[in-house]
Amino acid sequence: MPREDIYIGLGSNLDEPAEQVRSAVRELGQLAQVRLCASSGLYRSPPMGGLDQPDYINAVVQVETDLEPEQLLHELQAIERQHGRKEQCERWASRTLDLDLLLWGQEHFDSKALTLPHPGLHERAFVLAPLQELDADLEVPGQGTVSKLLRECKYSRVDRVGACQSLPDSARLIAVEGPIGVGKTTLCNRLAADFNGRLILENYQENPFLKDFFETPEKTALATQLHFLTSRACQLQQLNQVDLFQQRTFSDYVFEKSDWFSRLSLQGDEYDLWLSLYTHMSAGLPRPDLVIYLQAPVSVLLERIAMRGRSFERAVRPEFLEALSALMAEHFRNYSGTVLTVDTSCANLAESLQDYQSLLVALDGMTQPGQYFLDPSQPEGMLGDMAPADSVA
Ligand code: A4P
Ligand code: MG
Repeated sequence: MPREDIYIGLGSNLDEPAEQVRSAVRELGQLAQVRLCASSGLYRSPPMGGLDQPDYINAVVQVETDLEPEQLLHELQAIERQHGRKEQCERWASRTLDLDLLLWGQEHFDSKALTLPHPGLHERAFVLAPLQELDADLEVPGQGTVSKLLRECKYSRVDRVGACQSLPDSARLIAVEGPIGVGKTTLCNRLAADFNGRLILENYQENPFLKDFFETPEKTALATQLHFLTSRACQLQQLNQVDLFQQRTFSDYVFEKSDWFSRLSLQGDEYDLWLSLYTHMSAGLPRPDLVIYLQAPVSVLLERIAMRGRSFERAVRPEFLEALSALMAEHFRNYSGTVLTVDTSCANLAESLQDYQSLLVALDGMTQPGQYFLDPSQPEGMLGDMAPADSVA
């Protein structure tokens, strides 16, 4: 049985440190007999001991392996050398890549080459902060939990500055879609922060008709849907004027969303009028290169809606949510672009950094166009290049 509670610390402060750490994480995942289970985000901190050196970028990964501790250490040292790490006599000298074996479960190990737990681990915020992201309750043998140690830490100036993973280069416009309450906007904000992206968020507060839409759709549906249609078209139109290659963009809707809501709330001539405008406006709008489609059963959506307390959403009926989810599921089943369908029934991308990290790992693995499916609550959550599942009931 492979050991799975092994943690490795990564650090760099030379030659594009973030890229050094990102590529080292990929290389660790490619080692024979090593499986990458989780990785933290990237953290920036000044060099320990107040030395006059560039800031460090650090991260921590959790791996599973059949190797013995010293065998794994040799593999880590080989990766350090591939990154141009020079033999150093000077302690705490700047380096392109430093890989430290931090923890081997609860075991102690002491040989000429290796000390476990890593002797500095319990007092270094640049190790504890990323470790806390992976497991705040993890015990450092003989020292206490990671969260307690981080609270007590002296060197505490550590900032999370991004994700360890990369997004597919071709994905310049990334849309997050899914039914009401599923958590699109929170995820979009988080992705834009991690990948230094531009944000396009639904302007629902500016829609004066929305407050009555779920209560009295017969009176307000056309106005509500026309308002959304023009506002979305204007936002997406503006993207034609910016250089998407310079900065990635994240949106919390796809333009087709307008049609799903209109089909469920407009009838007869009103829908026909709306549709002719929609067809006209959709021509020439940029299409997302990648869609992250979040799914959850209606019961879960209703709970999330009740918790976040937007009054107009409280009036949404379960049948409406059911019908909306079905339309979306059908759309993405027949979708011709690249889509990652994420089952969020048991996952919380907004609150659980672990669930969010599995999404990042999935995105990193989407090197080919196609249909992907992820259940972040499962250890082997990612299934590649398949038709997305039906709406989870
Ligand atoms: N070694 C023993 N135990 C271990 C272990 N658990 N993991 C031996 C890795 N190596 C271990 O390591 C020196 C020797 O330690 C090796 O021969 C190995 O067999 P090294 O990586 O060659 O040298 P080093 O990393 O320079 O060791 P040193 O001086 O302990 O440096 P540290 O402690 O790794 O600190 N500031 C910030 N903000 N962020 C940083 O990441 N890193 C350092 C380096 C300084 N300041 C920093 C950061
Ligand atoms: Mg080291």
